[in-house]
Amino acid sequence: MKFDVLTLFPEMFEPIKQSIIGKAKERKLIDINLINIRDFSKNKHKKVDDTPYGGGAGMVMQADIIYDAYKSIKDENAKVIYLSPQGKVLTQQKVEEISKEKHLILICGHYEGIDQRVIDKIVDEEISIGDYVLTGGEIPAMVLIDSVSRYVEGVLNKDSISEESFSQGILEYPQYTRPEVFENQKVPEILQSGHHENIKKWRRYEALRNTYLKRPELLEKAELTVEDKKNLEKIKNDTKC
Ligand code: 4G1
Repeated sequence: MKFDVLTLFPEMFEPIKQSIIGKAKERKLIDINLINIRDFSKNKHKKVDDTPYGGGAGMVMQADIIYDAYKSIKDENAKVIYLSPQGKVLTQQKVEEISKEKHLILICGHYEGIDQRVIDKIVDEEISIGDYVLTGGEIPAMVLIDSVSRYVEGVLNKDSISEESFSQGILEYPQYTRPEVFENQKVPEILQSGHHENIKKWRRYEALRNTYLKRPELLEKAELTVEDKKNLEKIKNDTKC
């Protein structure tokens, strides 16, 4: 998968370029290419923004400059995503869908955002990472790169992905490691029993309990078995008292 990122702050991506699942980079499974939008300014001061038509606070990134940066990439088949608070909020389902693309062009806004005409001309999809105010689209672009990269063929093995409870729409079970006793709290006995079948059942139950207690709204869309539904009833009863 190739990511071309159009940004005013390419330096912000150094850490993610370094860490992107080390081997995936070596094996050329993932390639992150940064395009500095400022390089396409025709202005002697390298200006990339101007005041909004109609008045109001702040600055708007200019359409022609972003369009020139986009044209420098030259791939009509790439999917163009604008990270924007006006987009649909990114979900794991969306991450999985996007991971099937070969080439993504990510546009990061700044100031009050970008001129609507360049969105209408080149953007295929607007995606948001959530409802809060940010100073730019760079962190959202990194969230997208990080989440999508895990799904790219060959980066992680398929088992570890399908085993993730989040793929089925629920939270994880609690995790424990050494030491066996921490501040008088022992690791749950079952995890040392060696009884894999029981451990699996216990973990599923705890994952359901976690979800019910912390993010009950996730259960509405979760993939639940008949056994899960029975267990949920028990969990609901147990928490009443
Ligand atoms: C109105 C949040 C404005 C922000 C309403 C999530 C946020 C890009 C995202 C803003 C941005 C809300 C995102 C806001 C983002 C132009 C540059 C837009 C920064 C900008 C809820 C500022 N996911 N925000 N406006 O934050 O780019 O992708």
